[in-house]
This record gives sequence, structure tokens and C-alpha cells, in this order.
Amino acid sequence: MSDIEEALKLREKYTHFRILVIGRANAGKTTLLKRVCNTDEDPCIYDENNDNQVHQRGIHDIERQFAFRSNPQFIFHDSPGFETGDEKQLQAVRSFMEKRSKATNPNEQLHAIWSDFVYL
Ligand SMILES: Nc1nc2c(ncn2[C@@H]2O[C@H](COP(=O)(O)OP(=O)(O)O)[C@@H](O)[C@H]2O)c(=O)[nH]1
Ligand SMILES: [Mg+2]
Repeated sequence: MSDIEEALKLREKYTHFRILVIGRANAGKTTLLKRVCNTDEDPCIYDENNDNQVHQRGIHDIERQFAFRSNPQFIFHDSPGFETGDEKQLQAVRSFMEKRSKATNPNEQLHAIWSDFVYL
């Protein structure tokens, strides 16, 4: 199988691309994602099964997934950074990544992490 055939076959399995964005509050995460998705609309927040749109705008939680109507194939999660030394925040990201890394369904997996600085 050629590289391109292999890539196409793999791509068929992935209906969604899941991205975690990390950065302190007001860093511009949402603005950046809107720009990347080339949209002005507010993100839609979905429940766990990505079925029902939920209306919990104030709630910020790494488990909360959101997407833009114009680009439903990109699913985002966001988290504040750890610069305040908030151990709870760091732990939430760790367990989120651990859980997602065990997912066998490609659509449940975390495919990329986008961060405003490097955590070592
Ligand atoms: N000056 C300036 N303001 C920005 C930029 N990106 C975002 N903002 C503003 O910063 C505020 C917070 O942005 P937001 O995307 O909601 O940040 P989030 O909390 O990381 O999601 C908003 O009022 C944005 O309009 C930027 O590149 N330059
Ligand atoms: Mg935001």
C-alpha cells in the first residue's frame, strides 16, 4: 500500500479530530480557535456523546467538548494553564490525557495538544 493509500484508509476511520488547548484564562484560546476554523460564531458545547448541545456557557471544564458548526469535525477541549501552581488543574489534565490515551475508538482519542508554553 502506498503512503497516500495508507493515509486515506486511516483518515476514513477518523470522523473527528480532537484537540486539547491549554493556556491561561483570557490568553486568547477561543479567539485563536475561531480564527483557525475561519468563523465568527460562538462554539457549540456538546455532551459526552457529542449528541445533544448543552447550554452551560459559564462552565469551564476540560471534559466539556466544543466545536464550531462550520467545522464539526474538529472537537476541542480547553484547560487553564498551570502557571499559578494549581495542582488540581494539572491533575485534571493528567487524568484527561490518561483516559483518552486508553481509548481504542479513534474518535475518543486525543489527537493533538496545543499549549501556550511548554510544560516539562
Ligand atoms: N489585543 C488582543 N486581544 C485579543 C487577542 N486574542 C484575543 N483577544 C481578546 O482577549 C479576550 C479573551 O480572549 P478569549 O479568546 O476569550 O480567551 P480564552 O479565555 O483563552 O478563551 C477577548 O476579549 C479577546 O477579544 C489578540 O491577539 N490581541
Ligand atoms: Mg475561552
